[in-house]
Amino acid sequence: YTSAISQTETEIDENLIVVGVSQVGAESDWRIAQTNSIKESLTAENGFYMIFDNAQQKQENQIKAIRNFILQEVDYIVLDPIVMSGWDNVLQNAKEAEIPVILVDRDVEVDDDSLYVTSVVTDMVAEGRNAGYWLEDYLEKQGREDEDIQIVMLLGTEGASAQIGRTKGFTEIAGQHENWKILEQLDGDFTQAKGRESMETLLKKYDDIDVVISENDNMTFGAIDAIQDAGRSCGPGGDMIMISFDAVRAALEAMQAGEINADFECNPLQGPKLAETIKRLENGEEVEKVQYIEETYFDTTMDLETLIRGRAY
Ligand code: GYE
Repeated sequence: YTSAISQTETEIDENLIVVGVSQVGAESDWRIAQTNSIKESLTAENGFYMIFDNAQQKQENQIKAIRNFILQEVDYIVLDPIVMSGWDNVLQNAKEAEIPVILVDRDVEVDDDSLYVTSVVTDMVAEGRNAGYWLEDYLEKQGREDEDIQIVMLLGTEGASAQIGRTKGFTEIAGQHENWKILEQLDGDFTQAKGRESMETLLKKYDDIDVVISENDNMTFGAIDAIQDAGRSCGPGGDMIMISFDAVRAALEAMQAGEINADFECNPLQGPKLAETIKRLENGEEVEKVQYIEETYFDTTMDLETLIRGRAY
């Protein structure tokens, strides 16, 4: 960090807005697309000087990065919080230093809402509910609405708003169906390796899984490998329904290959909105506390060929 500090003091063009970005990690395709979007938006050309920190999926690293941003006297701190809780102290420090904090992607739970000025986030509970509604509809179309449906869930990083929200949204809808049974929820930490491992465990334990709810695409890729290695299949026509979140290009390709039934988009292209938000704050404008990014979903009834061709990530 010393080099970044001396840079901030000596070399940076005074007209640039200095932004410290504390990123979760590089755990998924989605995350890489989001990092690229932020980096492409917070450029010198657009009037920014960005200091980027990758926390390798550890909250303590994020806290350290924020402390450094405060020492460096950045103009803004952008935080993509790995988990929801545990931010009160460090965000209080930022507030005392009069550095506005902007949340991106994931949300926090703090006692005092004024610890961040605004958030550019996605509605994770809505994503989870939409997955539930889609499953309702799909089972009905198949004439299976009265059958017993056994569900397993691969959960994202424990305590992340993406995990909490998607779990909450889906289980809320599942709870409205007496015949839907959630056999088990297992952590997959949003990574391909852990998704595979957890799916292997579940396959050994249960032989009648009807539905897999996987809270991101990379865990889904790992789960598909585990399912196929076990001589089983998923997707339309397979013996398990596979529902995923993110909808990155590789997942749409897996859907086209018949391995995923439905995928609930989480839009990683958050950089432009973030840059625009900072500019508005610079102009002294009032910015809404929560700014949602628009999202959709995909399933095999759609023209996947065209959608894949147009996919930016
Ligand atoms: O779904 C996952 C990533 O916070 C929405 O984090 C994000 C999630 C995304 O690792 O792929």
